[in-house]
This record gives sequence, C-alpha cells and structure tokens, in this order.
Amino acid sequence: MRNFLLILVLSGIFFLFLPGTVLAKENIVKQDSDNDGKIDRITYFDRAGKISKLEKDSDGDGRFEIVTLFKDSEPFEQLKDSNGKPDVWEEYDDTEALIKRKRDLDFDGRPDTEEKT
Ligand SMILES: [Ca+2]
Ligand SMILES: [Ca+2]
Ligand SMILES: [Ca+2]
Repeated sequence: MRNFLLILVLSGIFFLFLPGTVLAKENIVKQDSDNDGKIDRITYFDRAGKISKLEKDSDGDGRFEIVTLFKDSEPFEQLKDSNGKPDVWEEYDDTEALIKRKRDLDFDGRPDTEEKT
C-alpha cells in the first residue's frame, strides 16, 4: 500500500512538470556552422514553430554579438554588440530592407546617432 501511494505521488509530480515544460518551452536549435566544436548559431522558435530570434557568434570567441529578432518569421531588428551591450541597432521593414540604423558611439548601451536609409 505504501509503495502504491509512493508511485501515485511520483507520477503526480511527473505529470505536474510534463505539460508545463512542453507548453512553456520554446524550441532552441544550437548549431556549430563552421565545425570547430563551438556553438556559433542559436536559433529560437516560438510555440507556433516560427523563428523568433537568431544569435550568431561571428568571430568564434564564444560570445554571440549578432542578435536578429523576427516577427512572423521576418527579421525586423538586428542588434550588434562588441562589448557586452548592443552598439548597433538595425531595423528592417516588411521587405527585409534596412530602414533605420542606430549606433552607440560612447558604448554606454544607449544609441547616440540615428540614420534613416
Ligand atoms: Ca563553431
Ligand atoms: Ca563572438
Ligand atoms: Ca551611447
């Protein structure tokens, strides 16, 4: 009887965690695109299976300095970072054309210049 209760409690805990993780977790795909053994691309997919974010380590130092954000599978913003804070922000329109670029010139994490393209 005690074992039965234990199994009941354990399976209850198991089922408590299972649906939560399946529903809450977005899908993350890690890739080593240049086969040097280090992950350099991380792609995030939302619950509908659409790409929502792409992180790239372009120089292979293990830090992901290019982050592209997606809306309806189209990129709308790209952040580039050389020092741990974003220093270039690029915005795209529906045709994926660059419409705006902001730069942080003094590296305080806030944009200082804005260009429309
Ligand atoms: Ca790599
Ligand atoms: Ca890097
Ligand atoms: Ca600044």
